[in-house]
Amino acid sequence: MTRTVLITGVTAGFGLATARRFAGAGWRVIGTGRRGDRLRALADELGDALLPLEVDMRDIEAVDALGKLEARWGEIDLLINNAGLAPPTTPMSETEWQRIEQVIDTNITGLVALTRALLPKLVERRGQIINLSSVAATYPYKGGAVYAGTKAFVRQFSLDLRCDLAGTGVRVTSIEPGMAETEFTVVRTGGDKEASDKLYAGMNPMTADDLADVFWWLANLPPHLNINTIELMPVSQSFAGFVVDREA
Ligand code: NDP
Ligand code: 8X3
Repeated sequence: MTRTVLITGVTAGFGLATARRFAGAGWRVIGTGRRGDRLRALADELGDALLPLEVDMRDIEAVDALGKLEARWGEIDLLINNAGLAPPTTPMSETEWQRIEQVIDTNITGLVALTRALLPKLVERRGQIINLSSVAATYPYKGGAVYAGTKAFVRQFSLDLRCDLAGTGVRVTSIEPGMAETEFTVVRTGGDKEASDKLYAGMNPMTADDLADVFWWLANLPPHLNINTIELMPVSQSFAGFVVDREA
């Protein structure tokens, strides 16, 4: 039986690699994003396997409508809440409010709205939800407050959702990656490709395909098994110590 996945943010990075992985394996893929040109290019590549939908996660009406898809596209087995972004790592007081608001509205509000809209279908099909959190949810770093806060929300939302869904058979996973080279840092820095290249230079970061492999593994586990959280990093990334202010 053909299975259906809805992936948010298929125009780049993890979402794009995952759309290719699932479509290539015979799944129907509903893929969203704001950039229509990229959605059209992906539709040309994947053909009938893809239903491309131009949706901004901040547009709650449009997000809600994703819960009302009909016929075969409405038979959703898996939701991958992937779309997301980070504001710059500049000090909070110097960061434009619009950048902060955009991140909260996308990473939290849009994700919750979409999950809520799809829950009836997911319960009906004893489906699965994979939510993109981050190592930032657990390990603080300078300039990360808003982004990390949104990802800590996603992690806790995922765990608590399992309580709501007890007895339904619906599985929920919070996935918490460290550094992966995608467009993430280009977006975070406001388009500074050089800064992004510099960040990942010589450190062998994770790739979007690494993440697609993990999503694929999760999607193919037996239905009695729930992976609550997965934290993963490139070997070259690890932890720093506390900062101590000796004048305080
Ligand atoms: P990319 O920037 O490469 O891709 C982000 C995707 O999200 C794009 O398809 C973009 O589409 C979409 N998106 C962003 N904002 C919106 C919006 N308002 N409405 C609709 N779609 C939106 O980043 P990644 O692939 O790296 O990131 C994917 C997820 O993984 C994010 O949630 C990120 O926080 C998380 N993550 C990333 C890590 C990394 O190191 N790369 C590590 C840990 C977590 P478009 O612009 O067309 O709308
Ligand atoms: C982003 C992960 O390590 O680049 O979610 O902050 S990291």
